[in-house]
Amino acid sequence: ASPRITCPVLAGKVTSAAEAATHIHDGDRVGMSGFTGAGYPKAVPAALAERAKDAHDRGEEFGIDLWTGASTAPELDGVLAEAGAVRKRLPFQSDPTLREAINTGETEYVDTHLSHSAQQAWFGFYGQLNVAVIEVAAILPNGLLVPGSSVGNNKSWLQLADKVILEVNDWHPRAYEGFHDIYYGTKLPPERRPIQLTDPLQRIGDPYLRVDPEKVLAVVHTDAPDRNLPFKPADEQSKAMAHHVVDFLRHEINHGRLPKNLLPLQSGIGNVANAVMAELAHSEFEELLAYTEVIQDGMLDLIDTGKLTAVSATSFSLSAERAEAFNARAEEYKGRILLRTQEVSNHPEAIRRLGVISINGMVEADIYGNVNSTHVMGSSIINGIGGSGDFARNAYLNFFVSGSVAKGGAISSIVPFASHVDHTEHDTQILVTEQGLADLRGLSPAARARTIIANCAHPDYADLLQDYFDRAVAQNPRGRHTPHLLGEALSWHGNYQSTGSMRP
Ligand code: 0RQ
Repeated sequence: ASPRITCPVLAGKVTSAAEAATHIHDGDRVGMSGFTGAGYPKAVPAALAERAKDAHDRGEEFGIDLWTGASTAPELDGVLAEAGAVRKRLPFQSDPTLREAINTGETEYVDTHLSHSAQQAWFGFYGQLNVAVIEVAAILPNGLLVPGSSVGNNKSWLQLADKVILEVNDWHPRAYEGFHDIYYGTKLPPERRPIQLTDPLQRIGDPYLRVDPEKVLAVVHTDAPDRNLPFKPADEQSKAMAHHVVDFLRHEINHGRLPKNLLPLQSGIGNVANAVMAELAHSEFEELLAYTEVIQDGMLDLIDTGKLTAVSATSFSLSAERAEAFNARAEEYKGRILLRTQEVSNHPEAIRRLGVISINGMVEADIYGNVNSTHVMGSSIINGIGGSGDFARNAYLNFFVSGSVAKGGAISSIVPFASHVDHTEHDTQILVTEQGLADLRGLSPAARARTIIANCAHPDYADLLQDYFDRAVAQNPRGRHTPHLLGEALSWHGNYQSTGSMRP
């Protein structure tokens, strides 16, 4: 018996991962826990991958539809993709093996906004959920579940699934009890009511996840760390971008458009977002708040230095070193960190009401400010839209950041026309590269183009972009609102595909 599994009914269901995996069948829709490499099941997916491989060896079909909160790790997406067991995947992923399966057409990928995934499952848009496999930190005597390092869609998967498998992971601090706010007030239209959240740290739900013990078929005991990838130390380029963002925020305070302690911050995944947080640590801003999705190292640093008072999120995404340090001192962070369901952390209503400042990475932007966050050369997925759309469209201010060039200068991140659009020119406000910052608020498309080219484009590409824009204006006497040369608009991407460089 484990001190982490104290409910007699559920303790009686403890079994091996291999045994638990026998409850999952070919064609099942399976909702697993996991968000940005945190809180995903560590044992059942590998056992399931073995089941799939055995079936394939016997010449039988075996594949599942896999739903999560967001990206997971090699022990989940990796092993299942490797086994050829993922037929359909939603809503966000970042695993190299799975990405390959998606890009070769083997796996179908449904790239939904993270705030939409649970509600669309509730609406019935994806079909019935057969099994939920959810990692938790502990099971209490009364059967309530102490969540772990992420919440994601766990509440919904536990409620919607016919059958439930729980993994109880001793690696998570037992002190996680009290870190979570699980909102059980969601209803379907037309029964929906306002979400009464007016402060990032406000509690509107319960500290625990609930599960119907009758549905629980197996409980698996594990002791294994989250994925916890290292961050690159901030390089000169990300420091420059972070500097532009912080300078701009200062400018907004001086013009009376932001309070001195800013507004709640959202920072996306990746190294640049992490570097912006590091830059804020050296700034004069005090008493900051965050209403975000993931807590990366940079945000914990802000809490440690006292700059950030508190943060609401749905998950951690820490380096291994930082995760171990956090786990050892978890108790000290209680009351300053609240993990919510992704429906609430990314809810348009809450984001708009709180006036969130959102900062996310991008792949490319075009001269009018359409932003591509997901695709290389219009066709190959990188990760997915994640929460960037939830935040950007509803934020008080949104920033999109990227180096001005990629692949050693062969690719310009500012292009005549984006090869895929995740955030339209109607949504995007501020673009940032190491070259500078383009404030697009209140500008017409043509004025946006001039600003983006002058401030954000790399010097190697700025004249080429200006030339494109000037000729588009000259050749469209009645199309000067958003002038384009349609035959040429995607020629930079074509050049890259045929010559390995976007340059003509
Ligand atoms: O590829 O590693 O093979 O060289 O794209 O680029 O510069 O390391 O940037 O780590 O900040 O990620 C948009 C992917 C940026 C991320 C994206 C290549 C580049 C490199 C990564 P290599 P960097 P970052 C909340 C917010 C969507 C989800 C989101 C992302 C790789 O920010 O996934 O925002 N965003 N969620 O070489 C071709 C270009 C390129 C390019 C860069 N123009 N063309 N390749 N690359 N620019 C969190 C969640 O939702 C969970």
